[in-house]
Amino acid sequence: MKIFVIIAVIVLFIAALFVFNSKTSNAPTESSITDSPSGTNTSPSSSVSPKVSAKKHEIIITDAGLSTSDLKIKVGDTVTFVNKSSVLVWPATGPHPIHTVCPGFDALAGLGLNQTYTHTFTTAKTCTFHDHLHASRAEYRGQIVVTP
Ligand SMILES: [Cu+2]
Repeated sequence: MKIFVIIAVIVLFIAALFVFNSKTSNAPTESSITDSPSGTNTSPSSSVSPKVSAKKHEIIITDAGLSTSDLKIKVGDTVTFVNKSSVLVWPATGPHPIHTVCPGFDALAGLGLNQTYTHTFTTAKTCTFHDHLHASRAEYRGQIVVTP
C-alpha cells in the first residue's frame, strides 16, 4: 500500500514537470511573434522623416542687392531667387562663365521683374553664385552653404 502511494506521488511529480516545461517553452515563441511587427514599423517612419525636414528658402533681389548673400541650408532644401530689381538678373553658380561649382545651379536666362528661379541642392557643398549678366557686380554675389 505504501509503495502504491509513493509511485502515485512520483507520477504526479513527473506530470507536473511536463506541464511546467511546456508552458516555459511556449513563452519565447510568443514574444518573438510580437517583436517582429514593432521592428517593421520603425523602418518606414525613419525613411519619411528626411523629406519632412526639407525647407524652402528665398533670396530677394532688389536694386540695392540681395536679401541675403550668405545662406546656410541643408541637403534637400530648395532656394528660390525672386527678382524685384529694375534690371534682368541671372543667378548662376561660380566660377563665371563656366558655372561648374554646383552643377545645375544656373537660371539659364535673365529673370525679369517678379520672375523666379528655384533650385534644389542635393550635394553638401559651398555654392558660390553671381549675376551672370553683371558678373562684376559685388552686390549680386553670394554663397549658399549646403550641409548634410
Ligand atoms: Cu556667369
